[in-house]
Amino acid sequence: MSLFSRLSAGLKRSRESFSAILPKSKKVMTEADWQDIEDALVMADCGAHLAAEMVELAKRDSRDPRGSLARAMRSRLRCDKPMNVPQSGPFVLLVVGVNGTGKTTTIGKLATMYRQQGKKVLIGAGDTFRAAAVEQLEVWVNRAGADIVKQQTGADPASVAFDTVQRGISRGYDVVIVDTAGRVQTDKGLMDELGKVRRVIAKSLEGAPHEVWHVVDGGTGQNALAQVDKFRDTAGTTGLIVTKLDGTAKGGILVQLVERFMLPIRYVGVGETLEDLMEFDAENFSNSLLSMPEEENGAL
Ligand SMILES: Nc1nc2c(ncn2[C@@H]2O[C@H](COP(=O)(O)OP(=O)(O)OP(=O)(O)O)[C@@H](O)[C@H]2O)c(=O)[nH]1
Ligand SMILES: [Mg+2]
Repeated sequence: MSLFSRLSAGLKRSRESFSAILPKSKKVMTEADWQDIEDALVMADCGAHLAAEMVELAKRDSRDPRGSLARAMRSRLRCDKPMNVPQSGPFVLLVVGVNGTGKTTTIGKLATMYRQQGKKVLIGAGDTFRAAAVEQLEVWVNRAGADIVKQQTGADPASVAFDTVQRGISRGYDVVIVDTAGRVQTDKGLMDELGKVRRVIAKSLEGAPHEVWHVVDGGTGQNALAQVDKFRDTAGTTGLIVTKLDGTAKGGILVQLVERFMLPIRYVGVGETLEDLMEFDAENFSNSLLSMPEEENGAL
């Protein structure tokens, strides 16, 4: 199964509802038709406000409701912010998020991707709470052909982050990725600890962390908004990765996240193996979510 078909399969529920109500050919739309579309957008996790706004936009070109809705969604999913890549020295990436969203797995996928590009990759085992967390990371790191910096269980994650960046600099790594333990955004102690990790990385190399990616579980629903809001304040999030889109995610939350926070979605996770990472593409995603006919014909 291709990565794209895994994404489409994951979005099945939303796709089916849009497929049923969006006319496949030109038709005169009634107010009730538009209301059905707005309801489906809300059910797909787009949020009431954004659903109404997208329908308003789509109504402007009511001869082609499917196409105009897809364009409205696509424009809200686009956030063309260039990646902050250093001129020299390692690209330092900090990965954050609540428990179990897929941070460690995603780091394995990213390490694999960067290795395939011929880059030298170093990973910092910043989740020092559980020995198992380091072991899990080590498995991915070995498979990816990257290297790891770790300390004993219970060590200060900021110290691991510092060591990792230092080694990244002294041994000439191209990419340094720091893993962190999952934490709930309402836990002040743990959020303060994350703030410290970020500050220590900033002190260890000017301009670092170059990117801070918040890994969000695509099946989370509205709570994802509160998570991204709080992590952004503490960790200085610069981009999002949405995982588990091969599962039962409804998809619309991505539109809300980009629109509300103006943060780009860099990648999406569509499975549990090291290959299951896709660069995010607003057009493909909105076409898939809205079950566009071109896409049904396999043109994408
Ligand atoms: N189906 C699917 N499962 C995923 C994806 N990404 C991660 N997972 C699974 O989600 C579970 C948690 O993944 P982890 O990478 O351990 O998540 P984490 O954020 O590091 O977790 P903590 O460190 O405990 O906070 C694992 O069972 C992964 O296999 C994805 O894109 N699709
Ligand atoms: Mg983890």
